[in-house]
Parts: sequence; C-alpha cells; structure tokens
Amino acid sequence: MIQKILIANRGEIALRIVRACRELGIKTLAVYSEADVQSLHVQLADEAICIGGPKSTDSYMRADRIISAAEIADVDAIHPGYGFLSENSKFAEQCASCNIKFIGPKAESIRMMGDKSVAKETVRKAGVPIVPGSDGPIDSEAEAVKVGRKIGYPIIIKAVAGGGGRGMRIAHNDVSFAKEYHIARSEAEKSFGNGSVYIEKYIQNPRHIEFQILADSHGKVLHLGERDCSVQRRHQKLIEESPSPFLTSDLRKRMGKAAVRAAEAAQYENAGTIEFIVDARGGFYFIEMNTRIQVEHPVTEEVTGIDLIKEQIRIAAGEKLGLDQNDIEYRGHAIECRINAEDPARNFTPSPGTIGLYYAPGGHGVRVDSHVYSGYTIPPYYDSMIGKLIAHGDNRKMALERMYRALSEYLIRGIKTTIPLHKAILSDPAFIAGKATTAYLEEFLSRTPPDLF
Ligand code: MV4
Repeated sequence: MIQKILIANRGEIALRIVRACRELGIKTLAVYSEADVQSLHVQLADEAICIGGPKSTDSYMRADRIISAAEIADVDAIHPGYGFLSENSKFAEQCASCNIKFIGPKAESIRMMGDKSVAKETVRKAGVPIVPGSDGPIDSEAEAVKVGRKIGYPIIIKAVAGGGGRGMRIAHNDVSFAKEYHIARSEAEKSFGNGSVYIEKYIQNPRHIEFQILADSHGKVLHLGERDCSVQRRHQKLIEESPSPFLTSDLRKRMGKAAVRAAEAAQYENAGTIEFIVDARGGFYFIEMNTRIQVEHPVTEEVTGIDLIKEQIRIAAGEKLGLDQNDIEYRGHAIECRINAEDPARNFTPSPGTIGLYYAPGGHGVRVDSHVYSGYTIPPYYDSMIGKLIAHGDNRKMALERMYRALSEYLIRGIKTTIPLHKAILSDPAFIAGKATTAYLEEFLSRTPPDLF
C-alpha cells in the first residue's frame, strides 16, 4: 500500500503528480528549493519541506536531502518526475535500500538503458530494428575510420552516456570524421565523465516518433500508441502530437510490436518511452529508451483516456495492469504546445521574471498543465518551460483548430513566451499538411520574419 508520496521535482510535473495523488487518496510531500516557495505544487501538497538553495545541484539533485526528507515525513514512495534524479540508477538503488519505492523502473533497467550502446545491442537481440553502425563503442581513430568506411557517410557519432541529442557529432568524410571522433570523445568525457562513443549511419531529416510503454511488475507490457515529436529545436521539443500524421496503420502496428519487444528485452517495469527515428520511406530504427515519464505524456492521456501518472503509482504498488493490448482504444487527435518563458524572436533567450496578468484558456477539449498564475515570478535557475497547452479533437484538423483558438485566448503578460511562435507554426501550410520532419523548425524559422512571432 502506498499512503504517502514524496514528489522529487518542481514545476508543472510536480503539480501533475500532486493532482493524481489527490484523486487516489494518497498524501503528498513536496520538496522545494528556496526559489520555489511560490510554486503551486508547494501550496497544494499536503506537506512541504525545503531541501536547499535555488540551484538544482543544491536541491532537486540532492539525493541525500531528498531521502532525508522522505525518512522524516515517513513516505512510502518517491515520484521523480522527469529530469533531475529521474534516470539516476544510484538514486533508484538508494530508495530501494531505504525501503522507499522508487516510482519508476528497477535501477538495473535504468542503468542498462542509460548506456545507449548496450541499449541498442539489447533491443537488437530481441529483433528490434536499429540504425546500422558500430557493434558497441569505438576505441580508436583507426577503428573509427575502418567502421566508417564500411557503413558509409554521413555518419553520426554519439556518446554512450549521452541521450536526448547531447554529445552528438556528424561527419561527411574520413577527414572530418577523424576530427569529429576526437571532439566527440573529449566532449563526452567532459559532459558525462565517460568518453566512450559509438557510431551510426546518419539518417537525414528523419521524423522523431516515440511509443509510450506501460509495464507492470508481473511481466505484462503494453504500448499506448505513438507521439510524433518532430517539431524541435536543438533537441528541445516544442510541439508533440498523437497519432503521428506520417504513420500508416501497418507501420504503427509494426512499430508498436517492436516497442513492446524492446521494453520486454529490458525487463522493463513502469512507464517508459521507446524512441524511434523514421526515414522518408517508412524505415524505422530504435535509437534509445527513456526510462521515465515524459513531458509530453498528456498527448497520450488525451487520446487513450489513460492517466499515466496514476498507472505509474499503481504499478509501483505492485498492482497488475487492468487492460490488455486490444483494450486500448485511440480516440481522435491530441496536440501539445510547450509554453516556454523565452523570446523566440531573440534566439529563444530565456525570459524569467514576474507574470502580470495570467489567463489560461479552457473550454471543450482544452487542457493546461501549469504551475504558474498571475503574480508568479519565474525563477532563472531552471528550464524555461512554464506550462503545456494540450488540445484534443475528433481528428487532426479539429485538434489544430482548437489549439489555435486556445493559444489565442492564452494571456501571459510581463514576460516573453513561445505562444506567438506556436500560433505562427499552426498557421503554416507545411505543418498543417503534417509534413514536419526534425528539420522543419529550423527551416520555418529561417523563412519566417521574427515579427510574425
Ligand atoms: C539520429 C539521427 C539521425 N541518424 N541518429 C536526436 C536525439 C537522440 N535521441 C538521437 N537523435 C537523433 N539520432 C541517426 N543515426 C537524428 C537524430 C535527431 C536529430 C538530429 C539532429 C537534429 C535534430 C534531431 C532531432 C531528432 C532526432
């Protein structure tokens, strides 16, 4: 039985978890930094403990302080949200050794999927398609060039400990490849304390399509369909939607089966995401698994009607999934726009500060997940996402129209936000036609005068 949960996060996801717990009758403990006293999740949780200074390395990253708070308040479980300690296998282990349930996969699954090269090899053995490349890490320039010639250019070099696009380099010939190989190694060493890299054929302008997984502790693994996350800038997603306008029902079936096989190969438990890149011809390739709940999970919730945070908690409590794969029904279309405190017309410079008037949209098919309100001050210490606007409709056209309507109602005064950019994208024929690949946003920005957003 889980009676009380510590929420080891901040912002909208902390509030999202408080809300799920309330509905389940579970008590909540918020932990917060000195910069987050005003946050709605601190106000709405049953209890709150300040765990340190504003910087996340002094608070939300401090496993020792979080576990101390958990012991003091006598919680049964910790929900890590996304980011911070959510994919830290040592933290998951520490929770287990203190007899606190970590609401997420076993430490061993986190560790295995955290090594992107081991993850690839694990799912390959289970029959999941991967991008052609090196078998495991590459340890010398000579080996790099040899394997590079075999797979052919362009080639992408990725850090074994990377993920989410961090520490990737692209090379187009032997000369640049040798150079990029050394740069990638030293960057990986600096960023992750692990200089190990692997290489893959570089798939140009793919779509980024991921499958939501739920797996219980009794061995049942389900997928809940896909999210198309192709609209992104420097690996920060801006818009996500489900279903993907690119997938045929045949491709969706094959990718869904592959996603389930990938999770089974990792002996996965709880909510997770299998990331694929999909080329123009419909070839799909596993690239990595995210062993956490993701920012864009509401898109799947709106289409399937399944509350993913509640499912995470039930799974952690040892309950069996109540559904079979065939019971999952997909209704209509959902789209999410990330609302960031940034100025898109000034190269997305962060725009922290105090919100004056705040008015959030509502009405049929509109959902706002945000921890902010009129008079709230956005601290400069964390990432700039201040909320998510999600629209659901019977089909893609209706969801896009509803999203545009909701964006037009959304008032956030006093700071710059991505709202005007979203309105411009939702008016763009290429986006409306469902043609966006991962190259889309940059191309859109280069042909659109900034005064239009
Ligand atoms: C790739 C790729 C093309 N070819 N791998 C980006 C995030 C990380 N999860 C893996 N990513 C990619 N891996 C191969 N072999 C393209 C991406 C990619 C991407 C690359 C450059 C610019 C934007 C991108 C957006 C999504 C995915």
